Amino acid sequence: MLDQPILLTGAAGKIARYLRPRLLDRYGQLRLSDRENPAPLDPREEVALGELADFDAVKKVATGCSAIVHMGACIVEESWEIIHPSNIVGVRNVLEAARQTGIKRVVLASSVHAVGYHPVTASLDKDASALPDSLYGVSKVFAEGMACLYAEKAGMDIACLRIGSVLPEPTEPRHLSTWLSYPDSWRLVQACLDAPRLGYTIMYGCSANTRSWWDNSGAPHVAYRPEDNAEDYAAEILKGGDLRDPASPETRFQGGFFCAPDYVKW
Ligand code: 15L
Repeated sequence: MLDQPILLTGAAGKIARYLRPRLLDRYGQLRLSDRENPAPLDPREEVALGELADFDAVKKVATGCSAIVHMGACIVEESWEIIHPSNIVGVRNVLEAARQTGIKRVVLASSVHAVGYHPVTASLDKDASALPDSLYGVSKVFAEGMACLYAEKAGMDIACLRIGSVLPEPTEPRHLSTWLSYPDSWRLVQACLDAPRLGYTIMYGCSANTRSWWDNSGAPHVAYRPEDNAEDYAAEILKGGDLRDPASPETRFQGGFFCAPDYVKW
């Protein structure tokens, strides 16, 4: 249990809703932020509605918190006019508010789409180069760059989670590599909050998938032990064969349909 609440941004989102009761049970209190009302609330949750692009509002909601789990963002491709305030200005505001209010630890949602143009034949570790597949992916590269800056210059502990596909269960061939079960998403966030020291840490957000493309061995200081495996669903998913066009960008690259030529909002 912590004396001060953890701030959870994007609290109305699907991952945050799964995390909330678990964070409460483990750490005691939460402060929630979102632009949408994240009701229903637990008595141990307090809420502040607002925009991530409003620095004063973000600083106000961060004040007095012990750590931040930053899930608030656009989570698909959007126009620059939408990505910029929520994912670019927003992540800067969260990290700068943390620095100004003395919050040392931030766990932030990055995405596979920061590295989406790596081929599916590649195995990626923490040092994989940025190859964003969308404006959304570019915003996550920016988030990781800012996390590095704040960790190195301000001495903060920041984990960037390159989250794959969070779903109740995998439903298509790509998910056999990218699936992150909800229980494993909690194990991952908890491991990052509990790690003695993060510095600047990159973690891939995937379950223990037999066909995973991602390697977290570069972060031995984070005791993330996923328990689910998309392979349990492989026979069902592949029963009619893998019908994807092997030559299409959606099949060749790790970002999947984000890599389609027309999946961009210039
Ligand atoms: C993401 O980052 C998205 O937020 C999510 O909607 C999925 O598309 C996921 O990646 C994925 O690549 O499956």
